Amino acid sequence: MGDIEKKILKKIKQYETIIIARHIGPDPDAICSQIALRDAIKDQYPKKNVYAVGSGVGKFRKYGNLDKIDNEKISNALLITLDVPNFYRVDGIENLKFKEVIKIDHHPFEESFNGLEWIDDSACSTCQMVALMLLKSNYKISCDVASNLFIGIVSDSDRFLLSYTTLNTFKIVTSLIERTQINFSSLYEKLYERPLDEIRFLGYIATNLIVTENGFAYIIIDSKTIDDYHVDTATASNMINDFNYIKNVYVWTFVTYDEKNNIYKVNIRSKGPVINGVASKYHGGGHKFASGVRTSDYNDIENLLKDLDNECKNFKDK
Ligand SMILES: [Mn+2]
Repeated sequence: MGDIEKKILKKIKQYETIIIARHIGPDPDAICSQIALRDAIKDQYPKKNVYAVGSGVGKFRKYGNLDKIDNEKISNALLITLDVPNFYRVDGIENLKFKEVIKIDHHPFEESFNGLEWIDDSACSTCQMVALMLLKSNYKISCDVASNLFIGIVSDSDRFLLSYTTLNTFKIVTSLIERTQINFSSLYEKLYERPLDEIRFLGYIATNLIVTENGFAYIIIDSKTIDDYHVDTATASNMINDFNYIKNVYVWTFVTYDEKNNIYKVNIRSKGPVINGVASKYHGGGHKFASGVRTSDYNDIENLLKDLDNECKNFKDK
């Protein structure tokens, strides 16, 4: 086992109270890594107080329950953050007095949290990292824990399609299945079943996607459309991975407008041009081929779309 995993397990052993948090607007990797790590620690150390915090999302309740705690009453806690590179995006830790923080993340490094940091941007998911650490430890791994880790890995790697799926991903998944005998094919339904409204909305996006001559595809989705289809902004932006394999499209972007908070959420994916540079120009960030931006300024959106179209042109002309 790597040094850093050992150090993390040692810290976990030391603390009586452990708070496990992840990013705001969680996805299955964030939620499942959080719940899996909490449950694994509780199985190993039944007397410890281990809490998975942050706002819940109705459709993810099937992966397990989050804990409601009074942060002001917590003291001397170990905080573990999962799947989040910037501290301001950690959800559910307002007024929490923690003694130490450990960061486990697979996003490129953005800022130090001033504690132990395990960052592996070659890992396809945070669940892959947590799975690796647990597999190499002396922890028992329950079927529930293994199922959640599997779901996070499958979800973040988009069923092993995305480029950061590696030999390691498959090795870790194989070990998880060997060790726990989870019925992994039955988990797909849990992960991929969705309401008819969402499928109809997918049809709306497919019909209204704008594609430039440079191979840049985008759509701006307003609040009314989201309401009309009975979906939410997060659902809309997560659909971006359903458009991975469009011939002659190099970069594709969904802009969803959240009227209540007056914010444009931009999701960007690429098959070639590196896009996180453009995203950071607008105070966003992410991976080379998967980035995001949030802004309340519509001018930013217009400029961002122009820049991305340009990236496609340069890529095409190369
Ligand atoms: Mn992730």
